[in-house]
Amino acid sequence: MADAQDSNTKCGFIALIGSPNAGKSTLLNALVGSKVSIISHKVQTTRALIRGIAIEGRSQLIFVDTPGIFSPKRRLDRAMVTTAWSGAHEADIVGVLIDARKGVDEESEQILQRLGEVKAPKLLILNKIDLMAKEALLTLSNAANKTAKFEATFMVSALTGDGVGDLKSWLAARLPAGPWLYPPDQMSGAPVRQLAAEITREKLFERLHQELPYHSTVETEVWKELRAGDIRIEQTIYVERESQRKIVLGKGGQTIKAIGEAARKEIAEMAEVKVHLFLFVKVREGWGDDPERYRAMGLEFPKE
Ligand SMILES: Nc1nc2c(ncn2[C@@H]2O[C@H](COP(=O)(O)OP(=O)(O)OP(=O)(O)O)[C@@H](O)[C@H]2O)c(=O)[nH]1
Ligand SMILES: [Mg+2]
Repeated sequence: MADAQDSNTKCGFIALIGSPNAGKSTLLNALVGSKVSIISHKVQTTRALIRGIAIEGRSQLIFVDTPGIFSPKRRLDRAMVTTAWSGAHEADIVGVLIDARKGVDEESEQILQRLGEVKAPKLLILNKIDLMAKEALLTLSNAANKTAKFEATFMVSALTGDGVGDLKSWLAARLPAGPWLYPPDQMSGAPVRQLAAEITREKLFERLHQELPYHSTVETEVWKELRAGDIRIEQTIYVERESQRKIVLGKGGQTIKAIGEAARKEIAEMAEVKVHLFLFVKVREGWGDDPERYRAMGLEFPKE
């Protein structure tokens, strides 16, 4: 295997962009072979750029998961969409995902239209092919290739792994020559505190409905190693109103207990130690307009 000292190594950034729910985070995890980005069946799950790192031969592939691109309304939406495009502009290669079952809908069409502004080579990735008939995929591929210029088209299922290996090999061969930027065993670019907050946010997305997931955010406040090697983690869930706080807590605290239990299990698996997780729910009216919350999420604060 190659290492960082090897002069024949390749290394580069591959951004995955596309509409909300296209399967970018699922694909990133499949490419990395480990869960580094959270997933949900709801739209707008990913909020910031998440790096996932993989090695293939002499290449180090740094995948960049991005928030879904849609027509933004709130300040947080605008920050997410701006961040997604910045991920595309900074990458060596840009993978554009389309949910094959949805096809080129209005949201995807708008993304395809704007791809001319992105200088890096682009490839089209039709995802969720497990849900589709082959013939329809060819029609879709032709339509998308007419709207934007792609170096190649891949048809994959991020869920089953179908086509993911081919995609990875193709990317590994095309990265620019250069030294590896991460140690060979590192899979995530984010600090563990942030990963832990994301895991709890994923459980919120799974268990809360309607607008609530979009009006809440999670921050890790305390990450303390205890004497036995266990970790004590304290996290704050911010919501906007008292009524939302009540829903997050649930009847007799049932909802927060279930969220905490699911998050604790997964954080412990990730950190490979015993975890004591304490969740606090705070009302912070207008946190969506508070620069401090954006900093914690790793997002630029849009001026308006
Ligand atoms: N059937 C099927 N479902 C998939 C596939 N890839 C992703 N999904 C599902 O699609 C949903 C959205 O997946 P995510 O990976 O969170 O999508 P995303 O593009 O990161 O979404 P945002 O972060 O909201 O922009 C989840 O329910 C996934 O399980 C696939 O190849 N096949
Ligand atoms: Mg995502």
